[in-house]
Amino acid sequence: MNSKYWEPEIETMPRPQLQAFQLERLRKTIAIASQSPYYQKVFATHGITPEVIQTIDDVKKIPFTTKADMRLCYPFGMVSGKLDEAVRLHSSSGTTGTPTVIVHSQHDLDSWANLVARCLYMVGVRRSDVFQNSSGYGMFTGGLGFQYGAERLGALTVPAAAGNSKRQIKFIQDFHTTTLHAIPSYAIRLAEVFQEEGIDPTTTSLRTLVIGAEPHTDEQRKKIERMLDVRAYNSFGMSEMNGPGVAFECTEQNGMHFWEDCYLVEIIDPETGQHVPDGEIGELVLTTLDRTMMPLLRYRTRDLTRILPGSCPCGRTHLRIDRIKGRSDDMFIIKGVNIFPMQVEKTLVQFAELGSNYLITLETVNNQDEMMVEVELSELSSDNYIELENLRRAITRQLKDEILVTPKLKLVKKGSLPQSEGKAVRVKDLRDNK
Ligand code: DLL
Repeated sequence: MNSKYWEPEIETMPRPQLQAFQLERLRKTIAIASQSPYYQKVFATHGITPEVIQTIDDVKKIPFTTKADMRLCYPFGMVSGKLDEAVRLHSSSGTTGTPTVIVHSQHDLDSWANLVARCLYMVGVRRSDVFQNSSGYGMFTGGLGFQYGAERLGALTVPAAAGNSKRQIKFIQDFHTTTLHAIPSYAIRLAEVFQEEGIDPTTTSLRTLVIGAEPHTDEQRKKIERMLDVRAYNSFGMSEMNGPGVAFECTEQNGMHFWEDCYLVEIIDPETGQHVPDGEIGELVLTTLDRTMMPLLRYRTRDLTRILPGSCPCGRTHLRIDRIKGRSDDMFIIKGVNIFPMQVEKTLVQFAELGSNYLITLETVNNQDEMMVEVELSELSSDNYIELENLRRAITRQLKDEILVTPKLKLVKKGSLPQSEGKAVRVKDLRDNK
């Protein structure tokens, strides 16, 4: 295959045709979903049938599905297909309550693998590449999701799994890995371990990094690109929508193309539930259009983003979303001000004297909310007390400009904050009345 597209016809489909295709798939999805105990009831209450959906805009007639609804249906209340045709189940960790479950048919897994292959192909990964996956395997969809996608593309796939950085580095060197999938916080950690091992991380065979699964800034991406001398592409997905392969940057690195043949995208005001005008930030709401075992309709993701205006020079017609600003449930309010962890990260990453690991702790002190930011120093920092104190003041000032609240700032030694193997934990909320 010489094309720059994995599926040229689908990826460059003129929008009116793409929308007609979506409408047809939406109706089919409603017919399938009406077989599930959950949607059967919802559809009966709201009079939803495939015929009610005459245009894509009619999707608004269907009520939202929330994570709470999924929990109430645990484990199989939202399954539409016959369970004996189900071949895989993924579940969320359930650390904050009853886990949620997604069940897949073979068709669903094939469609998912194809989407991940489409993403990887889009950023130049080919059969001749060696793709190493440093994701956790098991229930986390970054493992098997990328495994089957990279195999579908035909790359030599190395299921290295999470952690053990020295072994990751050995694999990269021995197998001449060209493409690595990593969570952004881990990509930076890995570059540091290269340095600790006395290996220049810019001299490896790595050319492409796929980073996603957690929010990160463009500055953090640039840092990863510099440290490893690679191009790093943002990859978005979630278990409820299969996992990775939902939206992905092309080589323009300007927003993530959403695969609209398989997902219907809406952006709503999280308070009112109404659509926001194109280009405005709101909550992403998604409908699966190619799932047979367990379709989800108008799923409220809690992720905040916006649709980018204009067309993409890459020629793909599928809409692009901006990088995720945060989750509406990540946001915390302190002294009446709404703050996203990403705003803190955006400020910290501007100081070369700082490493990339940080932790925000919220506490109640004398009945008042207090915010503390602990951040690790980098090897570029001085150990002179006065210089460190000046640095601390400069960062505090800049944080105040960004978040409008003055946090307590603690500069700590490199390696002293907890390093998570999976997604980074950035906020610890210990307040009495959260
Ligand atoms: O994180 C699936 C995935 C695996 C995506 C590997 C990309 C790569 P969950 O564990 O269900 O699934 O977490 C989904 O992670 O709702 C977002 O809040 C966040 N997230 C995922 N990708 C990005 C990204 C996987 N590129 C939740 N930028 C989502 C920001 C992201 N946040």
